[in-house]
Amino acid sequence: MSCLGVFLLLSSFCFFTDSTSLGGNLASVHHDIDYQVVQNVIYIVKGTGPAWIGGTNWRWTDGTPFNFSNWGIGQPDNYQGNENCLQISTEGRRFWDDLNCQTPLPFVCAKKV
Ligand SMILES: *[C@@H]1O[C@H](CO)[C@@H](O)[C@H](O)[C@H]1NC(C)=O
Ligand SMILES: [Ca+2]
Repeated sequence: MSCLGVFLLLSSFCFFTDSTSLGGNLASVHHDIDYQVVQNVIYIVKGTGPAWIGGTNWRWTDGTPFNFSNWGIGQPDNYQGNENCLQISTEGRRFWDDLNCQTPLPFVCAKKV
């Protein structure tokens, strides 16, 4: 387990991307700065591509208000009635999309410190 220490300088959260628990939750995003931090965590850990953060049915799994979003055009679309989890992407189009929760993706967790 490694807390990505550099990000502690930017926020009061420890971000990590493995499951050996620190406790914590999938990351929630409430500000542009959180959004940048989460994207940077993904970028450092895996380069580009999508990852899970902690939104499901448009709540944050940590219970905080869902008051910031960055949906892609036409999203969330709940495609085939089967998309209840939130992926964030570091790729060119920096969007959020709802996706089937069974899709295997890396994830970003956060713990308040
Ligand atoms: C959303 O709610 C959080 C937690 O209450 C708060 O810290 C944050 O400032 C709010 N964000 C916006 C964009 O209003
Ligand atoms: Ca979708």
